[in-house]
Formats: sequence, C-alpha cells, structure tokens
Amino acid sequence: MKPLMKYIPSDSRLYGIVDLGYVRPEEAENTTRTLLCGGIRILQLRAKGVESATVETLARRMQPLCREAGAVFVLNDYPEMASRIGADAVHVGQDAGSLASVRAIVGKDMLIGRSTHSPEQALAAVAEGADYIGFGPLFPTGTKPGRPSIGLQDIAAVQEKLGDFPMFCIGGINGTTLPSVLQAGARRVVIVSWLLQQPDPAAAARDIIGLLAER
Ligand code: TZP
Repeated sequence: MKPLMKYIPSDSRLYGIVDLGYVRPEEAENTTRTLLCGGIRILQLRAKGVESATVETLARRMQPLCREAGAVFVLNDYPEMASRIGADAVHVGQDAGSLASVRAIVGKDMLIGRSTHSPEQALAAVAEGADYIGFGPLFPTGTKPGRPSIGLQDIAAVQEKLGDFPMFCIGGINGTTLPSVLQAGARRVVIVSWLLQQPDPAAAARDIIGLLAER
C-alpha cells in the first residue's frame, strides 16, 4: 500500500501516541478513534516490551482507522513490520543504526522519523534523510523514566536552522508546560501521557491543536 503522503503537512502540529505503557492493547483501537476524533493527524503506535505479534495485530487495526481519517500512521521501531503492514511512517531511535539502513528496509516512499536528544543529533538526523524528528525529552517524563531532560534552551536555534522542517518537541509536555514550550520556539509537539490521561482526550487534543494553530 502506498503511504498517504510524502511529507508531514504543515498543519499537523500535534502528534499523538497510542502508547501501550498507558493504553491496554484491547483499548488501542478505541483510543485511536478518540485521538483522531480530537483532530490528531499524525498518530504512532508505541509498544515497548510487547510481543511483536501483538504489535502487528494492533498496527494492522490502527492503520486503516488512520487512513480513513486522513492521518499519518506511524509505527515505532519495527521497520520490516511497518513495511509489511503498509504504515505511512516508521519512527526509530538513535540505536536503530543509519537512516540509510532503515530506508533500505522500508523503501523510498515511507516517511522516517528519528528521535533526537541534542542539537547535534537533530541536525545529523535531517542530514541523514529523516522526514521529521522528535526533539527531547524537554522535561523529565515517566514515559521515558531516567532519561535526562534537555530543557528548552536549544529549541529556537535548532528550529531556525531547520526552517519549515518538521521538528516535534517531546517529553513532559502538558497543559501547564505547553506555553513555555511554545514560548521557547516550538511549532509542533508530541504529547503522550498527559493527553491519554485526560478525562476527555479528544477535547483536550482539540484545545491543544487550537493553541498550536495560533502560533
Ligand atoms: N521520546 C522522548 S520523550 C518521550 C519519547 C517517546 C516520551 C514522551 O512522553 P510524555 O508522556 O508526553 O512525556
């Protein structure tokens, strides 16, 4: 299956993650529907420490829901699986080897995202051919326990160097911290635990998307 698009649209500013650290596997489809209903148009399945057969089953269920909503479906890790199930994008960490090696697996059409944790890594990922980057964790976060936070001070300079290239700030972003993240120059964000734990995640997503659109 051809990916939905060959780039991340400029109005996709809130990136959601169905993270099985917070969402039970049997709730993954419902959560996908909820986040899509809230207007999220780039959505990842993240399933650390989960059996790969379960990951594939859930990815195969989420992919068509995203496609129907016109949203980019991203699979975290698993480039071969991403290819097999027709994901629009695969997201990989610093430990995944070169992006050329990931590209060789997923082919020329799939989007590739890379986690980056410093300005140097951010610029290197773009030079290597990433289609978007994550940049963080900005703040300490229970979603990546023990991972040092990088703060807000480099966001503006990196974003300026990257121009319109999609850089998603990530890590500890919530309704309280978001204003400082935007003030620091972020244009796009990933919010995981806070969004998933809101009483009405769709309404919360809509609010955040509204705030991001004002930038
Ligand atoms: N990569 C850097 S921080 C992070 C990932 C996957 C987790 C962000 O989660 P949260 O819950 O929004 O802090």
